[in-house]
Amino acid sequence: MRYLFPSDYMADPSVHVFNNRLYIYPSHDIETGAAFDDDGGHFQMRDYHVLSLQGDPLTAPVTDHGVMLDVDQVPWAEKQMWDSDVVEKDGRYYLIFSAKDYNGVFHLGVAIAERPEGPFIPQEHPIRGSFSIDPCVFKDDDGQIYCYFGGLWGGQLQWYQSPRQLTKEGVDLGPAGDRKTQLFCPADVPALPSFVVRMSDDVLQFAEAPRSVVILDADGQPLKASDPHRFFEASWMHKVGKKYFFSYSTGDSHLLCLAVGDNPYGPFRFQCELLQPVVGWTTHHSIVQYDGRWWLFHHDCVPSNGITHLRSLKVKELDPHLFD
Ligand code: FUB
Repeated sequence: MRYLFPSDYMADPSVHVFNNRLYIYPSHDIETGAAFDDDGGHFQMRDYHVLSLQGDPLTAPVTDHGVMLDVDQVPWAEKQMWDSDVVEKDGRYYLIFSAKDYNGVFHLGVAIAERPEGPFIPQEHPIRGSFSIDPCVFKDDDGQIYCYFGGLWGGQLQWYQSPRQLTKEGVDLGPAGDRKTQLFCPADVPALPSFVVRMSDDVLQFAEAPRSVVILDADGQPLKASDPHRFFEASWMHKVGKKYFFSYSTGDSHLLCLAVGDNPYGPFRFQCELLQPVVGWTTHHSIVQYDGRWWLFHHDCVPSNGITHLRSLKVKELDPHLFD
């Protein structure tokens, strides 16, 4: 295990290998004095940095490439630059990020760069019909790109389990019903799912309507809302051979979990707990293979003495048999 970047608070690492270098795309935690609340109002991040390293992730020096995108550059975003991810297509790099618009609604935006370290130039508008947080962009072996996303409570995923009111331009006017309806659902109903969607060829829009990501228990039934292994936030997808591994955070039960499927849409069968609760409320990660070894990048709040919105990046090696 190693703390990767002790000189600043960063979280939610999305990690990829580009040109034989590991690139880390984290959220950049800051102290603004905003009060703690159940909607994550204390996470007031404003910009993103890119970090990278080459060699053994436990020892190699980490380069900070500086700010690659600031909220003031994004015309549609007001605040809360939360988790992001990057995918490469035809030599260009597409950052998909979550932020709140001027109505307090989370959307996903796209910004494009010629190099993995940026700078990233944002699109003027968010992705049409996008909502909630925590995008993970996954390129399958056939070149199709999928975006997994969603997060409960402050991530607003519970708003989208009933029809939305959208204008013809795709501007989201909010849920048709009561925003809290699904938040307090009975424990024996199926858990609220996250979403997956195939991206358009130019990686700027959704190519289809988002589909629910269903996680099944050992009996083949969807996990219940009361199950400590049900989805909360922090989707991650990686593929080994023909198996699709969907991993995620369980939020208020504070676990990272692994599920497996045979196609990018699922359903995914629950496999195991990947990580026990860390210090801090949130837990969020990515899984990557680099130089033949498997790595879990994640965060905790040990260096900030448990301050939940000041998180630090960590890396640890994973047992490759997890993905047999
Ligand atoms: O960083 C803000 C939020 O905290 C992320 O979007 C969640 O996944 C949680 O880590």
